[in-house]
This record gives sequence, C-alpha cells and structure tokens, in this order.
Amino acid sequence: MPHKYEVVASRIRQNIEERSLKPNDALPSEREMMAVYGVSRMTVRAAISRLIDEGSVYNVHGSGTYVGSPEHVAKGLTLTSFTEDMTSRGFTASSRLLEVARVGATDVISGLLGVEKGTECTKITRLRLADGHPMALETVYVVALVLPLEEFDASRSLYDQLESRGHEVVRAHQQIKAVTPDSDQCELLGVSRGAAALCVDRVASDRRGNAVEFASTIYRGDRYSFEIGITKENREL
Ligand code: 16G
Repeated sequence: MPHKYEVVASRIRQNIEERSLKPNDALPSEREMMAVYGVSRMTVRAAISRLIDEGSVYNVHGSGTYVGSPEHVAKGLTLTSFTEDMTSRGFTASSRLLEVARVGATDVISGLLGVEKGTECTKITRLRLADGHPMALETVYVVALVLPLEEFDASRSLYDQLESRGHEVVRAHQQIKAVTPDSDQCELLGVSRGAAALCVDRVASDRRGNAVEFASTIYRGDRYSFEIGITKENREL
C-alpha cells in the first residue's frame, strides 16, 4: 500500500495535468488541499515536499506552491552560490569578511524567514571578490538554529556549509533592482559615487521548503549582469 502522502502527491500531479496548469501557475492553498483530499495538514505538506524534491512544484515562502519549470532552470535561472556563479564565469571567488554578528530578527527579516520577531539570527556581511577584485557586497541573515555564529567558517562557501548541516538550498525567490551604493559601499566596491549597481534580494529555501536565508547582494553594475532565457508561453526556444 502506498503511503497516504504518496497518494495525495500523485493526485496533485494528476490535477496539474488535468487542469493543464503551466509552469509557475499557483496550486490551491494547503487548506484547500486538506479539504479536497480529506487529509491532515501534515499529509499535504509531506506530499508537497515529495513534489518539491522531484521538481514538479516549488514553494515561495509566505506566498504558496507553484508548478515547477525545469526547462527554465536549464536556461540560466539555475540557483547558484556566489562561489559557483563566479567559477562558471571563469573567475576565482573569494571573500573579505566585514562583519559577523548575532542579531534578533526584525519585523522584515522575521516575515521573510517565517520566524518569530526577535529570533536569533547570524548576520554575515562579506565583500565578495572575483579574481581578487570587488564584485559584490553581501549581507546574509541565517536563523542561528540553522547556522550558529560560532560555527560559521568565513573561509568556506556559505551554501556548502548549509548543505553539510542538512539545509541544501534548492529554491529561491529573488527581487532584482537598480541601486546607487552609498559612499561606504562605493569605497568597498571600488567604484565612484553615483555608479550604478544591481541589488539582488534573495529568500532561499531548503528541500523541505523552509526559508533558510535572506541575502541582499549589491553587484557592481560595470562587472555583473544577468542572462536569462525566456519562452513565449510554454514553448521551447
Ligand atoms: C549568492 C547568493 C546569496 C548566497 C551566496 C552564498 C545571489 C543573488 N545570492 O551570492 O544568497 O548567500 O551566494 O555564496 O546569487 P557562497 O556559498 O559562495 O558563500
């Protein structure tokens, strides 16, 4: 007999097919699924995490569950760490640690990470270098239970450390915006005042769909750009 959550997972799969849902279309809420399939919240969650694991759906923290789009991942929207991103661009990544601190989650951070206000977080600020030259300035908040301050190793990739602690980052929701860094940020990045920069805010989640980090990264506008493959509706390029 298959487990109850596996039955629910296959009914969700079937539902996606029958309703011809497209990548990034929203699925019904947890509550609706509980009612439709007559199961507990735990079973719905187990079914969704099974579907997340196989890439059929993805979760956006605080928003809902959406139909996955594997072909987009293959076309340049792959989730990477700074270290992997730089390596794929032909640079050697390194960092200069500017700050590591124990802080309580503010209203904004607690909302983004889905934790109580005041929850202890590890805040890490690093100047991120490519071939030894400034590329980005990055501040990350990770819940201290996931990565306590004293266990952060500044010489290693943060994502590698999260993965070895059982929190491999597999999904993220990002906002990309234009910013003009302030004078301290300009100095660190090695650009003149008024220079353009790209700021990427990322809330990243692990396989269980739990948000594990909020990161804000300011990239030098003259050294960094995004390349994204896009499709019309669901057709191949
Ligand atoms: C990237 C991520 C950032 C993550 C960091 C980990 C973006 C926009 N942001 O900079 O969220 O914390 O990589 O890098 O890509 P690391 O594993 O090399 O320390």
